[in-house]
Amino acid sequence: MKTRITEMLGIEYPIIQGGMAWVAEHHLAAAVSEAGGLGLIGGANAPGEVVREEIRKAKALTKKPFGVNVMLMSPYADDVAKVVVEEGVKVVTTGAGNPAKYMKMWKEAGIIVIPVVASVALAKRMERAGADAIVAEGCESGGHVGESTTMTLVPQVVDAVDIPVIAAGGIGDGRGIAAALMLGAEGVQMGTRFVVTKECHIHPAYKERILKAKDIDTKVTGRSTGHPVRALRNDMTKRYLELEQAGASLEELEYLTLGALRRAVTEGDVLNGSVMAGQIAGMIHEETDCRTLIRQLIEDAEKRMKVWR
Ligand code: TUI
Repeated sequence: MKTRITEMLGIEYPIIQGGMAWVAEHHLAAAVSEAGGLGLIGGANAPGEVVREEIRKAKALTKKPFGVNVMLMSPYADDVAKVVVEEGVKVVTTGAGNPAKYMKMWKEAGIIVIPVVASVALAKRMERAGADAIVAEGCESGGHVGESTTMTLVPQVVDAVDIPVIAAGGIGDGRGIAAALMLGAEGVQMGTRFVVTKECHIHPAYKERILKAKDIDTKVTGRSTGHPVRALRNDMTKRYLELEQAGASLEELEYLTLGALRRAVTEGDVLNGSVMAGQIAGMIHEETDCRTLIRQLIEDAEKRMKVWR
């Protein structure tokens, strides 16, 4: 399954692991890269030095390329943007904003830059700014979401840019990978599916919630604040949506989510924490190791594509 993405990144399979905040740390990133995909460390809202340590720990676990996701809403985004250059990181993805101000620095350092976008407009702007590829992320994904679905966004981004496009949002198995390639994508980014893997070192209660989730178990909070976030429904999303409907202030709403993701991921507070996950949570039924998962994904995608040839 060779595409411009596998060639550009020097990886075996066109599968990228999402740079999930608080979840995507060095064990997961190294395991995905070792298994032939591209692993990512999630910069989240961690200080630059914390991200530097994560990068060094990943380097100790794999000689294969891996990347770092720079979360642009983080107060430390400027620091993390410099750390990836200093540490010689090969690939950077970005999320939740426009990375234009870092592009020159990253390109001069020889970094492959892949912004995650949720609209055609930002995809075009990023191509003009020198991006090497684009992740087009539909709103089926977990975490911070845009408006368009993957089915509608991916082909429109593919038509709008010449650089390769990676599809994200709602992809959880070989069928999803095959479908993404049919839409014109040359790779996929998967987040939620990699949360339920042996090498993902988070609180087991978080994984249990994903394993128990059904198709309609995610909710999007924060549409009114301009920061919509998809997570599994629980006491937190219920209270948030009630307050949001009642016209609560931004302060009240932010108080509810402050540190909520960290609480769910590290402490296993899946009732009042934010259990960010995508709509494919309902199709995850077992925990696997990354190598077995990636092999199954590729075998299944190839089998399904042969049927159509
Ligand atoms: O970034 C993500 N997903 C994320 S970031 C995150 S951490 C967080 N935690 C709590 C609240 C908010 C964030 C959890 N999940 N995906 C990539 C993505 N980027 N999706 C949508 C966007 C996006 C949205 C608006 C990118 C740019 C944008 O506007 C920028 C502009 O200037 O047009």
